[in-house]
Amino acid sequence: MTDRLLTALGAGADTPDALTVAGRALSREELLGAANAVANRIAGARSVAVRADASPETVVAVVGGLLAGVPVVPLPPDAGPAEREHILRDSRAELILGQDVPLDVRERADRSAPEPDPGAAALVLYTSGTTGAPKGVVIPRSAIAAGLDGLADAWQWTADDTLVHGLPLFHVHGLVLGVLGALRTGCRLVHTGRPTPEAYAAAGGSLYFGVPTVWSRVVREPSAARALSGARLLVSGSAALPAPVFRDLEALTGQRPVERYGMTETLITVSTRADGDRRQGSVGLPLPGVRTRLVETGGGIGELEVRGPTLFAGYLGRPEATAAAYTADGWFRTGDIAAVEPDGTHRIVGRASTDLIKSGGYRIGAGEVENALLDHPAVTEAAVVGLPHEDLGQEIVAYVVADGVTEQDLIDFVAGHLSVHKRPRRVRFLDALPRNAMGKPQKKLLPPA
Ligand code: MLC
Ligand code: AMP
Repeated sequence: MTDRLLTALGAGADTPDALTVAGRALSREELLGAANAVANRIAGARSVAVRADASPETVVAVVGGLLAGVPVVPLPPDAGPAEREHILRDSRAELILGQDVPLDVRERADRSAPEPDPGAAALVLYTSGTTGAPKGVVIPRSAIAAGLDGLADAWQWTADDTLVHGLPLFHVHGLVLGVLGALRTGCRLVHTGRPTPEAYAAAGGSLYFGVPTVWSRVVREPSAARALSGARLLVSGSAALPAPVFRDLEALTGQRPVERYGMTETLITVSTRADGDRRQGSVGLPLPGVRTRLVETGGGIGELEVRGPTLFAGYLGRPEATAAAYTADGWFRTGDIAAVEPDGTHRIVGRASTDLIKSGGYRIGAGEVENALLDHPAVTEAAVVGLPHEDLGQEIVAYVVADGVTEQDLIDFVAGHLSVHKRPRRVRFLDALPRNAMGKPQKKLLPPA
């Protein structure tokens, strides 16, 4: 008998508000009944997509897919036509839940089917590389189980917790940790719809998740921050937590946040432990079963490589890209630059490529935004960079050669074509992009924005 991935579904104590998503509550029994109905309808499908807005329906859809052993492809709800069509075409999702298959949280069905194989794909999450369109990261059930068990161990995360967050349900942070984590540990979940300081303060949780932008907004509202003093653990991840935000969180809540590090391809691999030394700038130790190594480039820093049970199964339909992501001896190249202290704790100090931008915790490929801009008839050249930004970590800035179009036109074009969070926040118009003798654009030579 295979261990169940969602251990707490249909087992353990239940409450009418075991899960609240954007103000709507469900018991675990209700979730199971509704998800069974979805699973019965989609059993045997190759894969299914769902418009992953912050709603109980999204949770029902994802759990339905997991129960049926059908990989789920979450679509960003604000994805424009180009991004949506790419994901649907690339993933070859057969059905869109909520569109081709009804999603009704009031439905109840039984289902008796064996637990799918642990090696089977659970999710296909689309994430950006430096160039080209996003790739589908195939995440096996076993990686999710191992990753969540490792985090439960590191954070002393149990059924007694109430987890609070308001992160998007189409990425690892909000969906795998923030929803499946609650369904594996059996803790209550309050998804606040949006990750605002006021909503976090009102939720009364014991365990809070946020990207650094969320924590930086929390500390700018001291009364909201103080309301989190009673929480057991505040966790930050998806991008580096700025030192002043760490300091202000400690001053306002009386506790230091815990930082953890991961990627869509690897899930969370390194974390500070709840009972460990919560040092600013440190992401702690590898999770159980994870190994890390540095390919040193001098000065005690280098590219971080990882291996272990939380890794993805490959990029969907892209064996070359998958192979290129690994070293010859089987380690995954993260592309992040790190340092490892003598006590084994890790610090993330940067990224090898400046063409992967992290803005508000979202990973955005410069190439993807450049291609979107070049699809606009008025644009003849485009170079996109991520510049330091107090609130977002990095902000997307586009340099273009274009005629007869305004900055706002181009911002709206990208927001409507790809998705809202991929839009440049600023656009600068140039007569020509700086290029080297080979004609290759030189982003280092771009003028200040
Ligand atoms: C603004 N809007 C526009 C627009 N300009 N809409 C269309 N066109 C335009 N030109 C509107 C939108 O409609 C939307 O409105 C609103 O602006 C969104 O605002 P925003 O400024 O883009 O959002 P912001 O407030 O800046 O978002 C901050 C944030 C968000 C922190 C809430 O960045 C976020 O949720 N980040 C989380 C990312 C994440 O989960 N990453 C994890 C990746 S996994 P409206 O009305 O709809 O609000 C990973 C692994 C790991 O990294 O380690 O975890
Ligand atoms: P994504 O693919 O969206 O999952 O983004 C993964 C990337 O987020 C990693 O490669 C890192 O660059 C970054 N990241 C995640 N967590 C942290 C962290 N705690 N500190 C710094 N960077 C992080």
